Amino acid sequence: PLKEDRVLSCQSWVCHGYVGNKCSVFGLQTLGVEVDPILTVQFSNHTGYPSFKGQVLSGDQLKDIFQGLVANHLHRYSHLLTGYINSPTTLRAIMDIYHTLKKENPQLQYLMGDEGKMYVTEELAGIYRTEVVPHADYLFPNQMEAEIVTETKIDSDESLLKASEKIHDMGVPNVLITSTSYRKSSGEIELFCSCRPRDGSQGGIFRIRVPKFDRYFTGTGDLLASLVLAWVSTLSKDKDMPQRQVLFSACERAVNGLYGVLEETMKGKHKELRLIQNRKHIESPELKFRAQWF
Ligand code: PLP
Ligand code: PXL
Repeated sequence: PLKEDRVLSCQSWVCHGYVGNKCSVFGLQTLGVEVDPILTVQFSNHTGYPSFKGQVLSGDQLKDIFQGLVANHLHRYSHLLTGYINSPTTLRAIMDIYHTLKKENPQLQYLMGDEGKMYVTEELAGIYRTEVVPHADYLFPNQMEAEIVTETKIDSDESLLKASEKIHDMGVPNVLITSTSYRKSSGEIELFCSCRPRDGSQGGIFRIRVPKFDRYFTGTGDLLASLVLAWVSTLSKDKDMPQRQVLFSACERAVNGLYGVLEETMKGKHKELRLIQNRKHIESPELKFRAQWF
C-alpha cells in the first residue's frame, strides 16, 4: 500500500481563470492531498469567452510525459482524476495511462469528473460507454451526461434511479449526478448520489438540495470532483467508517464547500470563481445543506 494518497490529475489548464486543473489542483492541495497534474491543454482562458488561444497536448505528447514518470518509477498513484476530454486519441492515451497505473497499484481509484461537453460525438460517447466508464470507481455526470452514457431519458425520479442502476451495472460503484433539472421551477439544484460498494457492504442512495444561483460559473464541476476526492481520501483514513458513510459525508462537505465559494463569488461582479479568497469555505465548510438518505 502507498504511504499516502497521491492523485494524478489529467485536466486542462488556463492562464486566466479557473477550470480543469486550475480548480482541482487548488482544491486538492487546500485539503492536504498531494496531486501531480498533467495539463491536457494550455489555453489563455476557458472556451466560454469570445475567443481563446493555446495548445492541446496530443495523445502521444501526453504519453511522453507519462513515460517520463514511469522511467523514474514515479507512477504509483492512489487516484486518477480526469475531466473534460473531447478527443478520442487523448481519451485512449488516458486509458493507456489508467491501465499502467492500475497494474502498478491495483487499489487505484479512478474518478471521472466532467462538465457538460463531454460526449459531444457519437464516436466519443461510444468510447466512453465501452472503454472508459466501466473502469471508473466514481462517476460525476450531470443529468445530460448520465442520459447519454446510459441512453436513458431522465424525466422522473423513476428514470433517474433506472439510469443510476444502469451505471452501477456498467461497473461503477459510486455515482454522483451533479445536477438534475427534471423537477422544474424549484429554484434548487438537486444532487443525486448512489453507492453500491464493491466490498459488498451496504449501499444506498442520498440527495442533497442546494439553492441555485442565477449565474453560471465554469469550473464548478471540476472543483466539486476534486473536493469529493479530497474528502473521500481524508475520511477513508477512518477504517471503521463504512464506504457509503464516507461518500455521504464527503459529498456533504464538498457541496457545502462549493456553495460557500459560489455564494462569496456572487457578492462581487466576478467572472471567475473566487477560490483563493474563499479557501476557508473549502477547508471547513459550514454544513448548511445536509444530505438525506432516500
Ligand atoms: N452550483 C451548485 C451550488 C452545485 O452544487 C453544483 C453541483 O455540481 C453546480 C452549481 C454545478 O452544476 P452543473 O454540473 O450543472 O454545472
Ligand atoms: O470545466 C470544463 C472546461 C475545461 N477546460 C477548458 C474549458 C472548460 C469549460 O469551458 O474551457 C479549457
